[in-house]
Amino acid sequence: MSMFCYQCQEAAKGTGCEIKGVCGKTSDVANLQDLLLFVTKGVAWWSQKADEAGVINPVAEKYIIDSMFITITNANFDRNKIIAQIKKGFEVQDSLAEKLGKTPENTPECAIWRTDSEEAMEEKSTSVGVLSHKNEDIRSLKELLTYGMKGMAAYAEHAHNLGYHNAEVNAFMKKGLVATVDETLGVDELLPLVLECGKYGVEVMSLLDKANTESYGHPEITSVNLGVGKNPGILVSGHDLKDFEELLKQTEGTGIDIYTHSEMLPANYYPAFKKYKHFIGNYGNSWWAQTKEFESFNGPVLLTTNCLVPPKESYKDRVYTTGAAGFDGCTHIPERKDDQPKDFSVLIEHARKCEAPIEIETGEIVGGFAHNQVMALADKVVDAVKSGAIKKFVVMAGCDGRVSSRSYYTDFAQELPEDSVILTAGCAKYRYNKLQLGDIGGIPRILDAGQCNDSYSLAVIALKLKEVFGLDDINELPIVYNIAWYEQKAVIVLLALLSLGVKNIHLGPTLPAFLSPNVAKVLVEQFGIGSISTVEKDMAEMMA
Ligand code: FSO
Ligand code: SF4
Repeated sequence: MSMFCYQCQEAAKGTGCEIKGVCGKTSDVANLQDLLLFVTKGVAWWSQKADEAGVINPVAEKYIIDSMFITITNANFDRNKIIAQIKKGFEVQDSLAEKLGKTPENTPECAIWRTDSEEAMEEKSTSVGVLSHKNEDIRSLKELLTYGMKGMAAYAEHAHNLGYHNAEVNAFMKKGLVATVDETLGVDELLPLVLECGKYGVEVMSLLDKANTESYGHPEITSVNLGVGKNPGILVSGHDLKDFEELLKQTEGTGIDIYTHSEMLPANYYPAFKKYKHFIGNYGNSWWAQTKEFESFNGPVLLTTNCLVPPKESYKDRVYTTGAAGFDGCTHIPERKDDQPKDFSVLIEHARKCEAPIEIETGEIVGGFAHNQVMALADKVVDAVKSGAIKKFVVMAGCDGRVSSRSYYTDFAQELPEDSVILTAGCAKYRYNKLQLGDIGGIPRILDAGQCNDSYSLAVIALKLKEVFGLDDINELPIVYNIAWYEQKAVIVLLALLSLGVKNIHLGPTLPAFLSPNVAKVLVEQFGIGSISTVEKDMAEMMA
């Protein structure tokens, strides 16, 4: 075994990647990511001590968010970037230690271990990963907590980029990270921490919702163009709306068009972006289709976050990364400095030399059903439920993945009775968002709230409907949950839903490899979490 990672749904053999990641992560990068997490835990430990001593340390908090995001599935494959971030972690730790004076006796190893040598880093990296927790249930809970916090960090980072922060979320991340190196904690202490993680998951998604909507307006019903124009284009993927806005501004009047890919599709729904005439629409499908679609796009592609698939040589020179994303040999657009926007001029120059995209689809898809828009239709929705025209809402949010068994979600959407409505968010929607499912009295049968973080919108909609119908329990609503997961943002979305009291969530296409049988049992007993089986069986159960 040259590495061990089981953080995503595509973990090899359903247990874990041991030689190379199915995602394309090499063993040295996987191990160095483990070491980065180890050093980040040390930063969290020092930062907590600084908080106790009243020493303000925003640099440490930002470092924690950045580092956690870098280790998320399909974000960063760049060995040199990870090594640089590890070294930066030593500096952050040292500066906090210096401010605090003496190193306490009980300081954990992650807060004192140092080296300048890459060989020493590589050696250490093989002993600080997932398998360093020997007890299977402790390991499972600590990793579940860690993955929830990785998702939390991603959403905190997007909010941060728009100038929004939540001190309690940052404090929880430190507490959670420090807990993962506390050998005295058992199942009884770790389980409540995992559930608390869900509570802060709701907080961080609410923060990001506020950041996005106050910056760019509330998403509204939008027909998104799937075709292409005649100009060269830049394709934007990932989740960061600030990057998207800055690129739109810098390309205005240049004769270069802008398109969204995968999780950037919901940018089409925001009023602030609609005024840009050169913002043409969405090109392509889910993240994993990029190996074909980046090829036919012809122009440069900007990855603002995951999901990045290791690029083929044929288009690698057109792939640019920024923020947490990174890949050896791809140009990385540096961070903002002194409140100045990022400089995307290199992409713009590159686009000028490219052909226009090859058209792969035509027509339109409709989206923009975040909480504000759905609530604007509340009377219509409530009437449809009361009259029996809508019998069930089916939450099919989450993420998409490569495995062929995910055709289950296409089949499930297709087989749903005509009096049901799908509520979706995240890239999971690409399994069915181009099906012609029609509408119910003018309400489309697929309501797309936006990105995976906009699953928060679905929770807000559920809570508001509960209020409108005068129910005591969110589980009394005619809503069922059939959620697809892939990476760690889906973990925080799941924990957030649990913390809101949602029960009986079906999770697929497989349950996480990082749930030990005992931890899975607790989730089944306390929250009714279940896996998926066949479309027929699940349909019968969920529609009952
Ligand atoms: Fe998808 Fe990737 Fe948004 Fe994830 S593009 S899989 S859960 O990064 O974040 O839904
Ligand atoms: Fe394997 Fe997923 Fe980890 Fe990649 S992120 S190494 S595919 S478990």
